[in-house]
Amino acid sequence: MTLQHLQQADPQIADALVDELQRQRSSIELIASENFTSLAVMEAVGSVLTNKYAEGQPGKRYYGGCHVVDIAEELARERVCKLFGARFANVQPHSGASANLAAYLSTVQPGDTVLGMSLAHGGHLTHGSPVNFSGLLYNMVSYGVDPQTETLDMDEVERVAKATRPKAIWAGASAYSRIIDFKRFADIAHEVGAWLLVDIAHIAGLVAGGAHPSPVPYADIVTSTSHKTLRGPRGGFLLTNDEELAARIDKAVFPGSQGGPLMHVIAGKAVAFGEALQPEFASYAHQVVANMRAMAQAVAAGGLRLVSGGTDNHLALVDLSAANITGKEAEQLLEQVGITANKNSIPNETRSPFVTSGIRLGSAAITTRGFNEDDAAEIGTLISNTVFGRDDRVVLQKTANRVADLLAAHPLYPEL
Ligand code: DSN
Repeated sequence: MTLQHLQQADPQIADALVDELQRQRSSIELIASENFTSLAVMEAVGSVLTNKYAEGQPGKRYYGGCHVVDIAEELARERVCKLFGARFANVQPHSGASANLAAYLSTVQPGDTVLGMSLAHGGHLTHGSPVNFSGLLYNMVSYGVDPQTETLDMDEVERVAKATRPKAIWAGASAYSRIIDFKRFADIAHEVGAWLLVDIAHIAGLVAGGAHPSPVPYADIVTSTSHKTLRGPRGGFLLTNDEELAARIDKAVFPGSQGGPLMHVIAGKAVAFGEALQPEFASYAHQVVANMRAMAQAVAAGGLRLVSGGTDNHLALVDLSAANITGKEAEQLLEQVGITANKNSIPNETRSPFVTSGIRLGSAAITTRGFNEDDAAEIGTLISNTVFGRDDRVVLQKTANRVADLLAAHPLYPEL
């Protein structure tokens, strides 16, 4: 990678960038919320657009000189609306959490009751954790997965909604491997008079590529990140079909919760949305799901239990109890053989979030790298071999060698 100016100006940071490229190249990336953007996205993000203040909306800014960045933001909005079949979009949130904050500010008041999926069962911090603004500002109540099936029981969601009468209901998760029934969520929300807010941060790429049903026809507001399965730069966005809500969302983002938008990142989002509109992206999204299924089946065949018994999307949650190892230990062990994943609580968890009894596996990044189902299945086998063979140096060395072979067969950013 050539970093001519940076190398001269700041060799320590230049070295960090080179080392990170090397780290990304030399491990099998299974963190379900990560992906590899195109070089085109990175060029947009590493551009002169970082120099521009553009508070407000395209055509209605608080600063002069915005006519060029307006082009980028208009394109991002148009493309994301086309991609998801939505009428209105705000592409300014710096992150998924910021997008969710804007969704709260557009629909509910501090102190109102809001229903979300429990973090311990696969929800997200911003859906009601007591340590997050959501739990601090709103009266958060939660639903979880069924203790037996470990899947969402929509009758139970309905029961909790009727008992707690929330003003808004969140659907969406960060560690849930099954299809979410957005229509049923909408029916429940309408019955209790609540807004339906759907967070598709994790599955956005699958929704865009037709590999998961879309919430856009049912939700009042859809929020997302742009950098997970959608494969864009880090950031967030919101969608709605309701004109009045769209105006409230714009105000909630700026001046409600953010200052100047990151125009270089918005340009990167426009590029990524354009990429996701190409027919190849639908093939990518379906391959992500096929790869995850193959990997999960191999992990299960190797003797580990899959939470909910399987996966329909880009991730699987693995219960490590059979190997008598914690999530923390497994994460460290897998890193030693060249596989990156994250420890994760499982439903009915008995350990702290810093230790956990599970790991979360994801297939979005390896699919971008060109891995197919056979490769994914082999990775699943390598994972179970590693955790069951953790005291066997020969097994660990063999696994590390095989990981290196798989990586060499699928080079990352060879142009850099
Ligand atoms: N940190 C993200 C994830 O890993 O799922 C959610 O914000």
